[in-house]
Amino acid sequence: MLRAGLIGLASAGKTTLFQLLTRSPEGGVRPAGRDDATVGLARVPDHRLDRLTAMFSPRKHTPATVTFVDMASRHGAGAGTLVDVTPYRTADALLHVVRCFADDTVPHPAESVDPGRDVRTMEDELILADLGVAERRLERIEKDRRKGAWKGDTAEIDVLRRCADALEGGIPLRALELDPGDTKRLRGFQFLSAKPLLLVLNVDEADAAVPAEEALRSTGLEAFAGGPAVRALTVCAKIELEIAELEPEDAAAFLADLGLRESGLDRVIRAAYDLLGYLSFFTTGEDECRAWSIPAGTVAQEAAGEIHSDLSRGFIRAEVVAYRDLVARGSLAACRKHAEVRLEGKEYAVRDGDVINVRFAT
Ligand SMILES: Nc1nc2c(ncn2[C@@H]2O[C@H](COP(=O)(O)OP(=O)(O)OP(=O)(O)O)[C@@H](O)[C@H]2O)c(=O)[nH]1
Ligand SMILES: [Mg+2]
Repeated sequence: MLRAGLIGLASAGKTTLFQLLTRSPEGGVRPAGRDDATVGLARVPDHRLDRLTAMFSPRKHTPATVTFVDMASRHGAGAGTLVDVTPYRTADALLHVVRCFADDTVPHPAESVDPGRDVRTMEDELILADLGVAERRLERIEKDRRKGAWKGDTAEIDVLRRCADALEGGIPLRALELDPGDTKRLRGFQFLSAKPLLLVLNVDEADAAVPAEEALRSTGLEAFAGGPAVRALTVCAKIELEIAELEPEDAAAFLADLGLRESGLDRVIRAAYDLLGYLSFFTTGEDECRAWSIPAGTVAQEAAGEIHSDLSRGFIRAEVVAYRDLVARGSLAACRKHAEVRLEGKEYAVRDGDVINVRFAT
């Protein structure tokens, strides 16, 4: 399941956005032993699941979910930045909420609205945290080597040096081009600046529908437009949260008034999926219709493991039909008749919209 951490300076609107995203009954759980970070689930809106639910009339239907982690930033003098980076280490992506809105009643930790400066402040914080991790590891290796106690792979040293050099130069690790081996070598370090980044520009109500590229340009952040592993979008978190509390028809009308066709939740989730290359597949049945999200390239056996570890362990074959074919034919039986239900093996790369039935033996 996709897990994203909300970062940003104090009062940038992280908690407001978090509330907008996680307005589900399950939302807002505090993880055990950590009273400063809040974890919540967002339901991934997907009209295809609604359509499948209408077709199968299951007892329940379950959307895919994304986990968001929110934490307060430091307030007070010289502050604004993250209290603790630990809750973000396990995230798949970071959502950086950037204050762009003007509001005298909401103090800014640096006393002025300057998105370009704030983004750099946060980037530097991620870079510094990662540099500390890389340097400590290199020192440790060096020490062990001198004692003759190091039996590792010199490729690890090489890639860590490369990282440390980039970080010292102020370059986030997401900008490095790494081969798969190096990517794997670095995985365990959970580098923050290596994580895909979604810049959420929290704008004034009047700018709610301004395209992200334009907002990036007008805030001096054009360097981020189209950068590696970076996406941006604009949202007016406060007004969208108010709208999200309305009845759906009213909400749609208010969104349209702002010039928006989709809710903030829809836009954020779509941007996050796009950034991470996630896709959704479905399982159907009388009992439950359910959407699952996985990174693109996930093979059938791994996808089965998302559903249950037994399905992965005892995987025999996956029966797969494309959502589009299923909807066009109206039933699985009709798809079978037209040979549109395929039998795929373990290594089949699951596609967006696949409706899957895993055959397995325990
Ligand atoms: N005008 C305006 N105010 C906003 C917007 N988004 C958030 N706010 C307000 O800004 C204040 C701070 O928002 P929060 O969501 O609490 O900010 P935060 O990033 O969680 O702050 P910390 O947790 O303290 O780091 C609140 O009073 C919000 O109502 C916005 O888009 N426009
Ligand atoms: Mg907060």
